[in-house]
Amino acid sequence: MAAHLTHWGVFEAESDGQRLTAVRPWRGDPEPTALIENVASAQHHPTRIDQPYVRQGWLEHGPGAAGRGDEPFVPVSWETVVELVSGELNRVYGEYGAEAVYGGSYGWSSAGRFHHAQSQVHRFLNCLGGYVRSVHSYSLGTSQVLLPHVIGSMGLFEGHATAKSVLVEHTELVVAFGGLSPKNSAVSPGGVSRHNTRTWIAAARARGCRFVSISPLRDDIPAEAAAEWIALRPSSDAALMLALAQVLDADGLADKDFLDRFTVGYERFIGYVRGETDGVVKDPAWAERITGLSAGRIRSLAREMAAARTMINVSWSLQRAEHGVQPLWLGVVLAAMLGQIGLPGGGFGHSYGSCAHVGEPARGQSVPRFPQGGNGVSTFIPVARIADMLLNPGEPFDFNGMRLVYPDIKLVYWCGGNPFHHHQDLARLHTAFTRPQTVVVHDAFWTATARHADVVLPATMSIERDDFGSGQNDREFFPMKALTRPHGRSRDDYAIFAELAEHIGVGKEFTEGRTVEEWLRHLYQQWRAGLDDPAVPEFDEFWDSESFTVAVPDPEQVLFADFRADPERFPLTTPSGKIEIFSETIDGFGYADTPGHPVWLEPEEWLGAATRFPLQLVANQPRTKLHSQLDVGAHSQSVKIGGREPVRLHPDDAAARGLRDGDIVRIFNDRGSCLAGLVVDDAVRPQVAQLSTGAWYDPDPADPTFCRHGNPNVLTADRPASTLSQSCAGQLALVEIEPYDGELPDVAVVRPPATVERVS
Ligand code: PGD
Repeated sequence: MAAHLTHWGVFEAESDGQRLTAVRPWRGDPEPTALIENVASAQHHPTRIDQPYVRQGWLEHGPGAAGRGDEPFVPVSWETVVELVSGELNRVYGEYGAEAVYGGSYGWSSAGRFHHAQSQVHRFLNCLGGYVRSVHSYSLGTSQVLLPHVIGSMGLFEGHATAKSVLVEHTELVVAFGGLSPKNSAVSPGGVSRHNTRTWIAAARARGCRFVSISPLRDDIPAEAAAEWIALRPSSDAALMLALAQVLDADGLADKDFLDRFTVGYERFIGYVRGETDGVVKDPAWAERITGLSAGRIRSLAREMAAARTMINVSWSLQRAEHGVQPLWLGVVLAAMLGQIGLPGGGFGHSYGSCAHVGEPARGQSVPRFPQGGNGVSTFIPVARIADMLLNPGEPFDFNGMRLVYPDIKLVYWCGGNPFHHHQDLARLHTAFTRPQTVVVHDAFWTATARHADVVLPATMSIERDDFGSGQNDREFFPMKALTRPHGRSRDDYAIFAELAEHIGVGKEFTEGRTVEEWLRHLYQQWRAGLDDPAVPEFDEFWDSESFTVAVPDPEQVLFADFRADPERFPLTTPSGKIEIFSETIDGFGYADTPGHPVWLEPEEWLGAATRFPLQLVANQPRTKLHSQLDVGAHSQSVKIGGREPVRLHPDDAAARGLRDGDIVRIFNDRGSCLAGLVVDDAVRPQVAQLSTGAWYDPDPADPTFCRHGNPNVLTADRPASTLSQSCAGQLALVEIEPYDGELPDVAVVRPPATVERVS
């Protein structure tokens, strides 16, 4: 059996050369996940792309032909498709220049450092002169913009968070805004070898640590935590946090020494909390009206936090929402008021329940990467502004203190991502995708994005190619030998780009004359030489091993311990060198939706707003797959109801609508609607509906606003979380749910699209 790394874990497999015949979790993993079952079952699924295809209208009428997303595909040979794509790239680069090509190509693709799809496409486009890129992520777009202003870097919380083993040893109280979801911390970009969420939580609990989970979903924290569930109204965390701050201040529990020495701007913030600036005291009675929680419990929680070694944890999901800046910033401010930042087990985390690598101690060495080269284009967009960019070329917009202009994109090149899964308001994206002249997509599967392309190039899965890989902060660096032959006539992204580059005349620049095997050896040897560590094996020894265990210099790392010990010698990289409770920089931007210190701002779509849509949809990460990956796999399919994604609703809300467990329901708002299968569950707060992301978008051919399968992004708004970040706010939306009484439409996306033979 050979080990293989995925973003969701390591498995061992046997193969007959074409398919995996046996799969079991890697024996080193204490908490393996069932997501590994999706791989073998999806590999040869009918939705696997078996060869190159071109959209009929584009092939017959050329670039810009109408019908994208609605037309059949024509199977073509590799020779033909290489001719077509290289000719089209030459035309667009020649006529419009590199600034007309969008290569942001956001997406998680697969584990494996060399075949990392974004690195591949970026290197290729850089060889042609560059491309318009995207910055930041759908995961963390708010944090990546806000936290440099407040604490200096987002990366600190990802790479240098206080180790989970330290929490086990020292933390007395974990206050988890957004919970500590084991389904989220089962994955990590690049892979995870040893899952440990339940293990560390159980160990902390056994030592006496208490957990409080503040979330609309009870199961956002594992049972091992035996947590108190505080089921607030979604989107109201900022109000709760302000009231906690008010109690700490009023009761004299704020650590003045810490605030004086390590922060700036506290007085301006606390003036707002006291009501000095707007006449509203942000006390528990005020927060009770917003959050739906009792003022008494808010008051006692603040006191408990001050009396214990407390870790305040804010999940990534909270910032993936309108005004997501506010609870994130307030989490830091509360931790500063408690004065425990830099102490073992205390302070702020972001987030131990959002990704497997958070709380794993930093590695002494990074692992090799495929170099991307230099981009000749400086124009960029915040990643979640893709539809705005395509719809509004030449229009200005604000972002993080800058005034930027949307470029005029003629060609979109996507490799390793699924915007028709990950973006909000998919019907709007469908319209936006009519604008470019050409869309090229590489994927292994007929995702909705592949179906919105003009040219579809079939990529291999990671089990079908040689690679190596390791997740961020993961201890193990794995050789990843191909387990099977490629499906059909699919090729590695590298092979596709190498041939296109050769055809265009930049083959040498792209490949540097190396095969995949030569690249793996070269990158490894270069990395090893840079380390100068005799413990690191030679390439051949590494390639024949199961994995190499990377050194960890400080297994008991405590975030900000240096800063706390000596703030003059180890200042933060903020303008003041301290934690910025008030940011002159942000204040200077003058954005009405992001003032200079955190505040409570009412979102457009929350349960406090009076609308025709009385349910708050929580569109969170799925439990049975990673994002939309391998949605046709056995584990993902095992929870579908009548082929639709499950939506959970509280028993009272189901009864009020005459709905029963297992019903097919229609979820709708003014942007769109989708079908889903109902699960009645009191783990969901009343007035909340939970529908995870990831069901492949399956629009009615006559109506892109209606998804027959259950993708929540037909319902979410394409509205930035803030002017500051311009990031994704897809986590929450207002909806209504009703029984679906019509004839049930087929879920067509689980079959390949229609194809036609070439006319001439
Ligand atoms: P994936 O499903 O991982 O989603 O969005 P993302 O686009 O990353 O897409 C990866 C694609 O790459 C898959 O189609 C897969 O088949 C393909 N692929 C895998 N390996 C390879 C390869 O080697 N080569 C090629 N060419 N293709 C490959 C995820 C995004 O969704 C993220 S990160 C977040 S956090 C957001 N979360 C939410 C949310 O909470 N709520 C809503 N409503 N929306 C969200 N969208 C975002």
